Amino acid sequence: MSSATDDAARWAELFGIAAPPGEEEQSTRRRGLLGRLKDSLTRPQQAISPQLAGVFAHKLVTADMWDELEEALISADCGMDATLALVEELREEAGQGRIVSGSEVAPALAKAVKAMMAPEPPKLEIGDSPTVILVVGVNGSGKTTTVGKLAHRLSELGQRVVIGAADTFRAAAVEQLAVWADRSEAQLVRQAPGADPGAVAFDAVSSARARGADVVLIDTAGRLQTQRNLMEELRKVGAVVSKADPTAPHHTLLVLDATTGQNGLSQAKLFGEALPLSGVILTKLDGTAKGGIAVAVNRELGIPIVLAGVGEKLEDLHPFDAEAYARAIFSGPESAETPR
Ligand SMILES: Nc1nc2c(ncn2[C@@H]2O[C@H](COP(=O)(O)OP(=O)(O)O)[C@@H](O)[C@H]2O)c(=O)[nH]1
Ligand SMILES: [Mg+2]
Repeated sequence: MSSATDDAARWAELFGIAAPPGEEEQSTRRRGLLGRLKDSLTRPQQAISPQLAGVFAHKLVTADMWDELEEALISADCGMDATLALVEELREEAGQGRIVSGSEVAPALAKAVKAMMAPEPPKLEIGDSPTVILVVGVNGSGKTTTVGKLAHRLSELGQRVVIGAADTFRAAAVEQLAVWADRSEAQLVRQAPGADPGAVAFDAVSSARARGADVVLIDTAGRLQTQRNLMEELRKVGAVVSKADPTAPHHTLLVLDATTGQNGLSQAKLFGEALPLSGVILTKLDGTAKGGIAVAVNRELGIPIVLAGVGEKLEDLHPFDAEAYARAIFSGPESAETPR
């Protein structure tokens, strides 16, 4: 990306706050996620799955082709439910003569995925002061990195950010967060390693209220969705945050690694049982030709995808764009390059 602010207007829209002047250009706004995904997907090892490529190579529509499409979508982690619905829809289009070759499946598939996923642009309203955002997920999914990237975007939009280091398991986790906080000029609230994560979260919210900050980002320790005691601890963090501010947490976001496969569905389900999830952040989309787990989570659990991580750098996070996603993941680099 040429500049860290080139999709500032999309971010402002996501947060429901005023956009900085001079950032209205539509084409520039779209460049963010689409451009980054396109860049990563044009590298041969990360092109669309060979199975999908095989489907698109069919000269004519055949029964075999639909079976191959079904298999390709399942192995891209779209889940059975979404896969059957998508294949059904495309078969109908073919039945009406609108799809006659494999190559015509690509744009039709991208369109169908987009329509299935997101009628509206994602929202992550920054309203009440301070807006408390709780970030949860399994180990290594990208929580801390994403908190850093989010703090950076919010700061750029003039929001005062407090970060609560509620991953108190490892001292290294707090240090990692301190670096991110420093880069985004956010205030870090931390306690000694081993401190109660709920106490850190409470401190962060209280401190933000006292200072009149706009947003509190709470980074939590990674945990497996099947670890009951740790899920209970997470529930407590949510409850303690509500004690500091009865309307908080305003958003609870699950960070999901796009390369994680079908386990992502179980993560979304069980984290959602511990704390109601307002959205999913899909990370590491740059590293996979699969990434269909977003479709499965959205379709089967009704949880919106709000943000997409496409790399390790500060600017590698974008408001989720269902169209860019669908085109990049399901119709490959060529159609991702086609102008709208
Ligand atoms: N390629 C890529 N790597 C990412 C992305 N998000 C996070 N990572 C990397 O994933 C690893 C784990 O991230 P971290 O934020 O520490 O995960 P946490 O355990 O959930 O806090 C780090 O090496 C990050 O740089 C992403 O969108 N793309
Ligand atoms: Mg972490």
